[in-house]
Amino acid sequence: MASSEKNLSSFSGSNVGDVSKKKFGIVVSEWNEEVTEALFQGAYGVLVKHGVNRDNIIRKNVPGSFELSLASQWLAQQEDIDAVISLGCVIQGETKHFDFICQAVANGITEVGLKYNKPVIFGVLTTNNKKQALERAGGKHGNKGDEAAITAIKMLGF
Ligand code: DLZ
Repeated sequence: MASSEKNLSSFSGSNVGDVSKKKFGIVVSEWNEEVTEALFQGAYGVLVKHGVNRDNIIRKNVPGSFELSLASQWLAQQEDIDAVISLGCVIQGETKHFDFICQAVANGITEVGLKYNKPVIFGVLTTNNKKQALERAGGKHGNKGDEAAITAIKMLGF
C-alpha cells in the first residue's frame, strides 16, 4: 500500500463496518509536534467521518514516541475502549536513538495489541527528515493519521 511514490492514504473500502458505537483511544507523541498534531487531526477527522461520536474519542498525549507503548497499554486495558491508535514521528538523526525508538515502539505496540486482543495501530512516521514527515502528515503523500484510523476501523470490521 505505502511507498515513497504513493499517496499513503489510499485504501480500499473493504471491511469498513459500522463503528458509530465504538470507542477509540488515540495516543499522540509531543515530539515533532507539528507533524503529530497533523496526524491526530487526520485520524480524528476520519473517525468522525465514519460516524464515531466525538465523546468516544479519547486523546492522551505522551512526551515522545518511546512512551507510546505504555500509554497505549493504559488505554487498551480499559474494557470500554475498542481500539487504540498510536501516533508519533521519529526523525533520523545523528544518534542511534532513531533505531532504538523505532524498534521499541514497534515491538511495544505489537505486544499491547496481542495482550489485550484489540487493534493497536502503529501510526508512527519514521523518516529521514522533517520534510518527508510533513509530506506524510497531510502533504503530497497523504496523511498517516488518516491511514491509522481507517486501519483501526477495518480491523474492528474483521
Ligand atoms: C530522544 C528522542 C529523539 C532523539 N528523537 C525523537 C524523535 O525523533 N521522535 C520522538 O517521538 N521522540 C524522540 N525522542 C524522545 C523519546 O521518544 C523519548 O521520549 C525519550 O527518550 C524519553 O523516554
